[in-house]
Amino acid sequence: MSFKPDMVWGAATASYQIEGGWDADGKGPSVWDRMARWPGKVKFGDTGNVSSDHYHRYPEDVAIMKEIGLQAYRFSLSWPRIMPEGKGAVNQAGLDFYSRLVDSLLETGITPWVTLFHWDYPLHLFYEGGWMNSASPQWFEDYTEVVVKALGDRVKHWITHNEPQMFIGLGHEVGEHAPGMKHPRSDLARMIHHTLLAHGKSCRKIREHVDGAQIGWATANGAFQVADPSDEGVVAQAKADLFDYTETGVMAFQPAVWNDPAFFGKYPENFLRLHGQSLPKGWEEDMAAIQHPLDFSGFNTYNAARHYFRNEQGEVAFEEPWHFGNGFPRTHFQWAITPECLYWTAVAFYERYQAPIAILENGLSGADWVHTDGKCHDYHRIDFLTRYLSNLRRAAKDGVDVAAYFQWSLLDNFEWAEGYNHRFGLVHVDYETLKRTPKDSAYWYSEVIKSNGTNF
Ligand code: GCO
Repeated sequence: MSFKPDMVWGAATASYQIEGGWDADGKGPSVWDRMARWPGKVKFGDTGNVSSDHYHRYPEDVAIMKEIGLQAYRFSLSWPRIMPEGKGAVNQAGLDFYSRLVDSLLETGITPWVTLFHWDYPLHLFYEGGWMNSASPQWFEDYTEVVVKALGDRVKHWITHNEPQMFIGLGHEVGEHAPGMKHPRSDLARMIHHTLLAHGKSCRKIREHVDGAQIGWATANGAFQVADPSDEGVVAQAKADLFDYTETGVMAFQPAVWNDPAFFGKYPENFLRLHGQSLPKGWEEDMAAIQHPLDFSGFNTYNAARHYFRNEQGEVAFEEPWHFGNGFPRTHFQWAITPECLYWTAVAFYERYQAPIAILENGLSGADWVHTDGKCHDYHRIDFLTRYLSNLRRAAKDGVDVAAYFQWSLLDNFEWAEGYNHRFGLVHVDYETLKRTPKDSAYWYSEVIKSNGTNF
């Protein structure tokens, strides 16, 4: 028993990271367009103005997907491309772009998985207070309605938010991502609530308009790994910590703050005790609207946030792999390579939320280049994926319902505050000429798909 026969193999991207065409055909500005012009905020002053130019080159990109043999393609919609001010007027040219993309995917036999929001928030709505505004859930619901009415006849797989932990945590708490704010915790609690309510309302709109919809969302999940998997006490503590709320660290990063309300309609007790008074008035009545049965539990996993072990005193303890020294293997991003986190994340999330697991992002940042033979040899990525996917396969063997795996990313792209400094793609992009070169890992991934994950 390995991956189930109808396991879905895909690759993922996000609008601002690949599209370019930042002001093409009536698109409005997003908070990332603003961030990219803010001196010192993005490495090397890079912007997403052109990026991989997918907006103009999508036919070539779909042809590459076909060559790789992708079964599904996860991409996001740029909200201000569709609604330039985030609400009100609709930009038909923007909708048409996505409609053409969906058609060409379907003609090619690739299933579209659409993310409604992957961080390029309409700038006009930010000026109206963004996620602080109590109207923000309604804005997202209205945007969802415009989209599902246009694409819902052909798109069945929907993802509401991508990593709310990050766009609230990095965007509004740490300030490193757009819109670059640093709010106090009382504001963050309010924004978390509005973001959750937007998710719930959006889910209902999708159900209303899309026959046979499959709905989920993509939370960030670093999860954990353990030194000795047979030590049940350590494993139990690691799981309990994952789903608890503590005041340490970045408030919005904590998985249970997001997933417990979405799946159970309840905030973690510690969160309520500490921040209940900061939630918007009448929040209790929103909880039923926030909870919605999701068809899959989607998350993005790159590395373990914690490594658990038993210390010399016999107590359960953890270290953050971020601080591992002594030449511990790392990606170009300096993220520790901790493949077992994929196993433990899948196990822990499946146990708690009981929904089929969809890994919506997993991949490696490299410093890849095209070699003298004209090919891009990225053996490090093949090795990385072999290790991570072996752990996912082990989770499937142990009874976790693993429904889908999406490799991040299809193309090299704009890596947010890091600009073009990291290459995550299965396909190399030369940012001068925009030439695409599938990397060795793309050919390897083809074999993974063909063999349903039995070739390694
Ligand atoms: C995220 C985003 C992606 C990133 C990727 C690599 O997880 O931060 O969803 O847009 O590019 O994860 O950092």
